[in-house]
Amino acid sequence: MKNLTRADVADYLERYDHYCILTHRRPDGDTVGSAAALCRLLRAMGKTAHVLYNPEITERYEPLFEGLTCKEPADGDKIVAVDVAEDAMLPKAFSYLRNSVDLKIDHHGSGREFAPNTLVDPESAACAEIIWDILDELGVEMDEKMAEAIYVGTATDTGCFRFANTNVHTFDVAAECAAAGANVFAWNQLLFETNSLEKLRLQGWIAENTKLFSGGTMAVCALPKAVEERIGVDEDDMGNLSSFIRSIEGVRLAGLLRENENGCKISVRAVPGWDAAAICEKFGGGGHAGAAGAFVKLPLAEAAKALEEAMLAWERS
Ligand SMILES: [Mn+2]
Repeated sequence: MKNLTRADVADYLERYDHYCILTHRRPDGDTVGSAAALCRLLRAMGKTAHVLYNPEITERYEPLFEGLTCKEPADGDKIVAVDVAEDAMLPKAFSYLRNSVDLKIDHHGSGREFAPNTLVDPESAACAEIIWDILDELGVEMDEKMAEAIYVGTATDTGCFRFANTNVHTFDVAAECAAAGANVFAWNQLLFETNSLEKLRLQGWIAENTKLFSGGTMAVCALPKAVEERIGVDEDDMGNLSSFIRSIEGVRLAGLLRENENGCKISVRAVPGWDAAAICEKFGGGGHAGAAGAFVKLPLAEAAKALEEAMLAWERS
């Protein structure tokens, strides 16, 4: 299928009048920021636009959706998905819309097609950067709320401009957001400089229980559900804990396994030259070279062993 350009998407958005925007499951700052910014952009163009309320949203990102959400799409709405690599990434609550998405805007290189109109740009560190490009293409002036949303998306997916995906365009977009009034300091404090005590306690547990191997270049931590429950962490605390493991000196490839009722969720982080997506694809998952995820239907200890073997096999290949 032909990959749309920014100009194609700008034409598309001008063509129709009613929109409903979808975010992915376990929504992060990029999917929420992209959806909020796109919704505000469409409203600035005089269109009717809503973000479909995602029941999985956490308190941290909820303010970005204020005044934008709807409970279900209206008849005739064009359905747009942002930062959603494949239909399986849609929240369960949206599964009835799987075949209704008409436009997908995304930056995951390893996604699957599920919309007749698609713009995927793996060169963009954040989907929010693509939303900014489209806004620029349309000549719409960014207001403070759009700037805030785009900044949150961009900062989230680059780990506050530290990850390898960060590029000149990322900084350009962030500078535009700051110029348009985004409260950069407040968001940075909230997103990167504030931890719940529970999260810090869990990091302590992870530091004690992470296995290093392959000469200390690889690390895996298998986190039992019982530990999460005992420490009392919530979903918001669980964000980016695999990056925490990756931050151990010498570690190039890091994996975190979380146990749930049906199996284990795997998240992998890698430095440039190492491929997190290649590891996760072996388990039917995907993502970016630097950050990827998968799900396996195995008990925790077996899943940890399988992940370790997959990491070692990747290194040999
Ligand atoms: Mn993203």
